Amino acid sequence: MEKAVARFEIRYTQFLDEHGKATGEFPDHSKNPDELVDLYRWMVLMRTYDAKAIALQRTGQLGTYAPILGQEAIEAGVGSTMHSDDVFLMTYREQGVQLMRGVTMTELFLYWSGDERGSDYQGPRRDFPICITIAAHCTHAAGAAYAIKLKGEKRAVVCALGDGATSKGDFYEGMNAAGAWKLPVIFLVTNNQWAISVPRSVQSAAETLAQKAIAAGIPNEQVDGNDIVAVRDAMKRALERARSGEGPSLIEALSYRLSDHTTADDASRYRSADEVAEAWKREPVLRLRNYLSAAGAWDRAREEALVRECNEQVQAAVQAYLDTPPPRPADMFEHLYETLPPALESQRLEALGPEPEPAGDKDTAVV
Ligand SMILES: Cc1ncc(C[n+]2csc(CCOP(=O)(O)OP(=O)(O)O)c2C)c(N)n1
Repeated sequence: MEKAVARFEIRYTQFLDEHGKATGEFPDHSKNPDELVDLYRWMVLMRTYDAKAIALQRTGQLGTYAPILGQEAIEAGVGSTMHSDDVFLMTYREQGVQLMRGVTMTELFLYWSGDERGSDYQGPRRDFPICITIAAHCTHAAGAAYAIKLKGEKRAVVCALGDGATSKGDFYEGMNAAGAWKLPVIFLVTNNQWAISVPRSVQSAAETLAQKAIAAGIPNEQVDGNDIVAVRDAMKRALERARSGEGPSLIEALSYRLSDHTTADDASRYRSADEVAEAWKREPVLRLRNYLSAAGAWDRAREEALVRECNEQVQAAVQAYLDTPPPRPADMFEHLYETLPPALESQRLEALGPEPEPAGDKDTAVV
């Protein structure tokens, strides 16, 4: 005897097409265009911040930076649906979500200048710091969600990662624990088609990344990640599931990394200008603006005022960053080990001398 013992299908959702036209009826949370205006404002602020960060790096005023260009709808969708007491674990390309959760642009600039005070943000105290180690935070996310479950709290954990990160063992381990223990965690996979120079097509033989959740027993779906309404809809449902004790979810949000991987990369060496030009036609910010304009909720005057406001806000953050006194040299030895290993202890002695450096020696400019 032979029979099928499991079947699955992957659902894909889009509400707003690439021209900014509704593909059908919007869900209740997005029916009023005025409510989408606030999200549009966030997306423009993210883009302004991102462009300034690159300009700072190019002029030697910031370290290596990872642009978020093209992923604004995912970031605004995640940032606007999480509650402040939820926990967010991120990689380096979720700075828009961080901004919406209360991390300041000045703190982000500090982070990207190599200053650890940029990770000690004053806003969402329970969010984790940026995780550069690909997928390592998936197991941390499962752990944080387990703690929330043990305490019986109605909070959720969101773990954001990229398409390349879904090839790592930590991702599968985190998902397996989350599925087995029904943990309140959402794995939000931003599929921006490229893991540095490795295209999605050679990263995995799986037809979708969403289906990777099936082996872990986790509900999953795919959304158009350049459609803010689709991202919000999937996030709201997944967050509700997590908070009400129904367990984890995985969302694969399809998007495209419009910029270089980082400012240390040159994407034109491995992908064609035609591919990037095609991707620009689907980008999320213009798409939402087209929708809002057609709905009468946005116009040129409001756009010009917003651009001015965003530039002023970003410029003020840049100034605050440039005015921040540098960290103490001792700081680089203080945050990793309780007791320094001998090799680092000798480096500390060499850099600082036998006595710990007194606090307050901060009179040199950052740049
Ligand atoms: C464990 C580990 N291996 C390798 C790297 C080097 N690395 C940095 S980014 C990256 C690609 C990540 O691609 P993806 O997960 O798709 O995220 P994206 O950069 O596209 O946002 C790699 C391999 C790393 N940071 N950590």
